[in-house]
Amino acid sequence: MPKLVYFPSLRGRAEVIRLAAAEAGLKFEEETFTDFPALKASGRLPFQAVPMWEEDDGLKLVQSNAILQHIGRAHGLYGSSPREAALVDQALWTAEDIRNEYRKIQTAEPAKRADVRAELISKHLPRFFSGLERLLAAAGTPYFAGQNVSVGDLALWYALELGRDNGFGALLADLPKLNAWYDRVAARPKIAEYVKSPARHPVFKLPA
Ligand SMILES: N[C@@H](CCC(=O)N[C@@H](CS)C(=O)NCC(=O)O)C(=O)O
Repeated sequence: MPKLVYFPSLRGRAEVIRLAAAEAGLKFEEETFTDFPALKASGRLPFQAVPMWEEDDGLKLVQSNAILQHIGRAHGLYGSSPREAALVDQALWTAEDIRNEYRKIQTAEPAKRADVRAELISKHLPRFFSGLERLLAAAGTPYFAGQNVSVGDLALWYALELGRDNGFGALLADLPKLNAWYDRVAARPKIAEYVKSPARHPVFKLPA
């Protein structure tokens, strides 16, 4: 069984991997640690960072997006043509950009956090969210890379869920295609089952 090495009780960068595994029906075990410095010192992590994904054939993979892409390719969640795969990548990198916007709140000095949050609300997040609305409208497809859900949808879905959980939900209010897409992903049976599972780790709250 594959193994996901990550912090205990944290959604973090592992969460999209958990969502992809859920959608793929892929069983895996979680290895958590209590002593991160010791894990880093062990030399097991190429870049002293997690998540890491290990498979029985000896594959050891770091970089959350590489892990996600690997699961996507292996389980039919990566589009059905090079063109669709490119759209999956576009979605993945947009999710990364959105996460980087949230991260600005984490990395800001505490006294500047309110200003950073205000600028995200007035400027940066609307740019991404309205852009996603336009992409869906132009494509006319149920998902960002065509007729079928992909790891790109799952990464974006988690980025938006994180936004809703952290007080940015109002920015999505007037974006009907994006809202419908969000609900479509959430209603996928395996995603819905995972999301309501008691095993899911708690919501991640950005610092106020
Ligand atoms: N680009 C990497 C970033 C990995 C990363 O920075 N992971 C964090 C935890 S989410 C980490 O392990 N940081 C090292 C540390 O906290 O010392 C990825 O997407 O996997």
